[in-house]
Amino acid sequence: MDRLKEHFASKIPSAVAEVKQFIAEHGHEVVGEITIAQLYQGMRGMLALICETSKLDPEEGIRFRGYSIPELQQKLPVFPGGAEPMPEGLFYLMLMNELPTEDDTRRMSNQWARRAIVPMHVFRTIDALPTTAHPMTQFVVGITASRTESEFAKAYASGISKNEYWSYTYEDSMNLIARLPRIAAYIYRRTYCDGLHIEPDPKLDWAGNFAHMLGFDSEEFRELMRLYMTIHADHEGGNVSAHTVKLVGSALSDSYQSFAAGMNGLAGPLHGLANQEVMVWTLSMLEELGTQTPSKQQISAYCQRTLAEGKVIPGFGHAVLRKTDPRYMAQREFALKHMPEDPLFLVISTIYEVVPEILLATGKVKNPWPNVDAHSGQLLMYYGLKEYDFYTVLFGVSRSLGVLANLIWDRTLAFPLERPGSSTTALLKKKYEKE
Ligand code: HAX
Repeated sequence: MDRLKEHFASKIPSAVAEVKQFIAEHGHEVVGEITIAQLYQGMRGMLALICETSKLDPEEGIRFRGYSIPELQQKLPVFPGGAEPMPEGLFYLMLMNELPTEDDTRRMSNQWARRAIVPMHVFRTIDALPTTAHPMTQFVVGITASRTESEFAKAYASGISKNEYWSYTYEDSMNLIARLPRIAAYIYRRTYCDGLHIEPDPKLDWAGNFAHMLGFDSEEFRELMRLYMTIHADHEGGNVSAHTVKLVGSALSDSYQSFAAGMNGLAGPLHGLANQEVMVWTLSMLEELGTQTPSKQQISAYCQRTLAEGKVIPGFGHAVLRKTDPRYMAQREFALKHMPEDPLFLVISTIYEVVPEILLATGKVKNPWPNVDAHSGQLLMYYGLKEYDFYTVLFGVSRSLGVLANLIWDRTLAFPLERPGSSTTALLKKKYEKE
């Protein structure tokens, strides 16, 4: 067993005992009420899941194992010469529930580099799709094709004890995380760069190497990838991608199957695809207005038209957050540091000034503030990664860190099959209209 896995294994007995004791002592306590409206309205605010890796506060934003993004920017190790946190360190924190040292982070990098070999048939399977297939479709196909390598599936077929599930889920999750940048870069290069692929650079870290394989070799872009991969990694358990991975995993589907399912959820325009939609919306606006420097009035009129057409303004609003997303702010600060005069950044900034007031005035939008997706496209565009229908794949690579750390914990804590109850409108009416 490698040292990281050994370290994780050493945490299992006390974590399992803690949860068992907690359920035994407090299992009967009531954590909330469920209203009929919640059943019809996406279960908003319904406490229904355990997610060990992060918690989202509506006012303050995400905390990973208790640490906010600005805190992690101070506390997580950086790549030599860099300033942004390394996603390896965040994964270590989410998995082990302790801050990593530089050594721990390097060990994680090395583990992933060692596990990163993608079997040839995965590339061939992706190649069977036309390059016009959406990159998220290619990504899901690549993940699913990788499932031939599942250690969990093989072990389960050969008959293993429940106590060993975590170990094989750990192997699958580590292997999958290690391979995703290669799969994603392959999709990018076949779709937009005439299939001219770039070999990995073993000297680089996970995110830096991903940037390199995509074809972007400036140190600044690598730093952006480290930040990007860190801040998109997890957003507690109830968002569509995280919950899907957890739900599908609860059937003892392996990490590949569970993650592929989650990525189909991330590919929806109200979730991860919003980062693509923001660019579609913003660039259409600039084209239609015939200017790269629109005024507040022009943006405002364009927003009103979007709303009048019955569409959403992408990049704004959130099901849980009620303030500007700290992930938006982290990206804004990156822009202020590296490209404060970029014309598109100035447009994004003006949109930020204009949109909340307009959404508030509708009287129905609960959170008029920007979310993570309102900013990421501008940063990528600045460095030349302009193919915005690829952006959700970047999000997906990052999201693997949180959801797979969670899946390992779900199998460690022996969480059972998810199976909530459902009702029909007729039954509810019969019960509640009588009273
Ligand atoms: N533009 C226009 N209308 C919006 C809006 C926006 N940005 N955000 C919310 N609304 C509307 C809703 O569509 C809803 O309208 P109806 O009552 O007519 O159906 C109303 O305001 C109330 O919605 P809400 O309670 O404030 O928001 P929800 O929890 O239902 O939905 C969403 C949250 C994120 C889906 C929503 O804000 C939205 O559609 N935003 C735009 C898409 C987007 O940016 N998605 C990414 C979210 C972050 C994420 O997951 N990233 O991956």
